[in-house]
Amino acid sequence: MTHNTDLNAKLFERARRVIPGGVNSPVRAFKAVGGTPRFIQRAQGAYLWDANGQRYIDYIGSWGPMILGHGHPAVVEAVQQAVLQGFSFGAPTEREVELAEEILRLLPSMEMVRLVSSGTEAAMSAIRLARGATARSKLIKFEGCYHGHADALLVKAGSGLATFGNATSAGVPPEVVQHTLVLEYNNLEQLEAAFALHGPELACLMIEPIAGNMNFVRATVPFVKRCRELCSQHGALLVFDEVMTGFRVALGGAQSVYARDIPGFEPDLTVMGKVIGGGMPLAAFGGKRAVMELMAPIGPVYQAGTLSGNPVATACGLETLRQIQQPGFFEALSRKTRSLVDGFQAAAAAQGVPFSADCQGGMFGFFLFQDLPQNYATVMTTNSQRFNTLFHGLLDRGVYIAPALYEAGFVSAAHTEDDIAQTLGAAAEAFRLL
Ligand code: KE4
Repeated sequence: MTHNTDLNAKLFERARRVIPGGVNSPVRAFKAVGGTPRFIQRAQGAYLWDANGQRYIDYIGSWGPMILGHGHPAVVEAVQQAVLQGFSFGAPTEREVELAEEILRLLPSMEMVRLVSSGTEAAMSAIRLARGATARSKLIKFEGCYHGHADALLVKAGSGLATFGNATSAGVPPEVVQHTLVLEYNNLEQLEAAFALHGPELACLMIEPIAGNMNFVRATVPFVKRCRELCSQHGALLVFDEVMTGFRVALGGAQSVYARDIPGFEPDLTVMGKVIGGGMPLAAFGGKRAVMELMAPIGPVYQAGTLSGNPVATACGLETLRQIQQPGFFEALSRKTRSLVDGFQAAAAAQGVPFSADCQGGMFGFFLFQDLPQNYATVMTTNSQRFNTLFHGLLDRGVYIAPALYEAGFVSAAHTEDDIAQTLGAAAEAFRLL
């Protein structure tokens, strides 16, 4: 079944005349998978409709925020009420306090939180805070982890362990990334060596605990445990980037999953986004009071934002966080995601396609090879042509997964068993194309 994408193509042509690449965020351009991006006209529940009125079962969910599905009535109501009271004041509101209190209740590792407008802003601010708190400049990140597009984080591994990163983007001067050390994810040997070499200079280590920017790769428990120990030993802050995993893999985020295996585990700072805004521009970073009180206006670490804690966005986020606390929410979501992943596995096996998959809560990932990868280099051995064939095979059958092999997938509370069954039917046909 091929779709008449003429209206998408026409819109794409028009968009490319006035917006670089025709998109406001690169991954949306379908550059990795080829073909015409779908211009979405509306969404409801688990579905998107494109410019041609073609319906898709949505496994991107705006890259994570739409955990309830699109247009949840209680969230729509909350946003409509908020809008009638005003769009933005540039002044404190009670609702920001309510949202902050709710976030702190759900993530007990934090005593204070600052609301901002994007994950990039939250990650960037968390690094500045870690540097301010430690009076140190250097930081560790991991290959395959994405923490937004702040200059210091657009880095790939240097030529050797001891060397610092090289910029991955034009326009980032070498001196900006000279303090960023990029290690291999899950590589204990490199971690030990990096701390042995640079421990006293390290302000922080930032990690995606379950890396959704290399599809779906878990940091092993021993690796997370060692990150925690080495950061504590050397006085560096452990920063959990939970922009994607926060309130998505579990109500308490990935940190609550790791705390099951590492008693008392807590990061020093947590970066959040996506679900906490429910689809509106809202992100946050938080940690213990002693660290957070270094933030302006009471402390020396500056950070600000015109729309930080925006009253409409906080209404959307607050109602979303309330809804995901409904009894049984994560149990049901986890079961649904597991049935999707197991179904994909079975469909691939039926066609003799090498395949592996993993999921946690409402987040999943899969790979076109037998064993789950542990790091970025392995993920990138994926045969991209085969992935692209699978992607378009699904898209042509009304199933919309991420248009890039290094992106995770998301199930919402609105996906029904029938949606999952339909998806698996499309997958059975799409795997035949490989
Ligand atoms: P934003 O600035 O895009 O709100 O958040 C940056 C960010 C930070 N940390 C993690 C773990 C993230 O996944 C992200 C953003 N995720 C990407 C998708 N992998 C957003 C999609 C896009 O870039 O268009």
